[in-house]
Amino acid sequence: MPSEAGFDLTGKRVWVAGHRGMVGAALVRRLQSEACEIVTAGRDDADLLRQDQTERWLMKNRPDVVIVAAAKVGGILANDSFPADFLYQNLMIEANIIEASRHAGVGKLLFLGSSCIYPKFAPQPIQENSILTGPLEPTNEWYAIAKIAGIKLAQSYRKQYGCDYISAMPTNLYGPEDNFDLQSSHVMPALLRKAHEAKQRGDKQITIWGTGTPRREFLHVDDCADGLVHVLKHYSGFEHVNIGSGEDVTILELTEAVCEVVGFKGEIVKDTSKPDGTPRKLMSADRLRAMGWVPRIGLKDGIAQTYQWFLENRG
Ligand code: GFB
Repeated sequence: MPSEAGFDLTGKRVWVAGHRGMVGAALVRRLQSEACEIVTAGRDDADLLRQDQTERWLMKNRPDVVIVAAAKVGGILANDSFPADFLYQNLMIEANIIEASRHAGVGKLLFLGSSCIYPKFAPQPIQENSILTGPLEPTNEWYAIAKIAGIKLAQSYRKQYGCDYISAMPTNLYGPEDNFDLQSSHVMPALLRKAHEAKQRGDKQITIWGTGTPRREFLHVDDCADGLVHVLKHYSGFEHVNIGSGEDVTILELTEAVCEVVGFKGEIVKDTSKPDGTPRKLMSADRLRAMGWVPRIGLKDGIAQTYQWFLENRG
């Protein structure tokens, strides 16, 4: 059962592992309004795939709190094309950080997973206890297995060593600092870029992958960071916590919303040779809501804000 922890961040040294990624960068922005000291490690300081380097960095820097936002991430095609990278790198990063954190006496650790840890056909909205109740979605089972292992690591260190290590499972995220590469990105940045470039070229259509019927739940990364800090401060328990918006849309509906924001008025064509992935993964937001947290950024506003960021930084 979840418990109210009341963990105080005041004066704590907080290491955001993976601060250059979309989630890590949002966490750094969010933690700036807390009275804590944020510490980060560049790739030259510590290669998190290397156990010795990770341990050396942690023993030297001795954070009080660790947030594991470092991960090998990507969209459906990247996950399906590079299974070894997604499984190996994520296993190594999380195992290295969690074990070294124990040695360095880290008091609190928050491990980040993903909604793809749940079975492909889990009952919706997906409760936290659906984990390991059925087969995974094949396109991302490698990433999912690594993230499930990360949850189990946090649980096992709590059980065996009494460490206050917890896990949170964010839904599909989007926002500033996202990856806009069309081969490796998630759907939101891909659609923003496709619609933007099609409008610029005066194209009559854009092509989306799959049938457009899968449903996905989207959360702006700044809301995610806020939810994660809330969990860090208010939760201590064995089970992980879902971080979502509580609402989902079809990929076609998302495409229409993106096209409206971008101002692209052409046709939407479906490339059904590309995979759909899991048909739906709407997570239950009940546990997080019971802790008093709600998201603030609606989907339409979030898309517009992300498009603005794209124009200023990648356009
Ligand atoms: O965001 P996405 O790549 O990942 O794709 P998943 C979501 C849906 O959008 C799929 C469709 O049904 C895609 O086929 N889609 C349509 C597109 N057009 C596009 C496009 O141009 N690019 C992309 N990327 N998708 C990932 C997992 O699954 O979600 C990860 O592979 C992780 O492990 C992440 O869990 C959050 O939602 O299918």
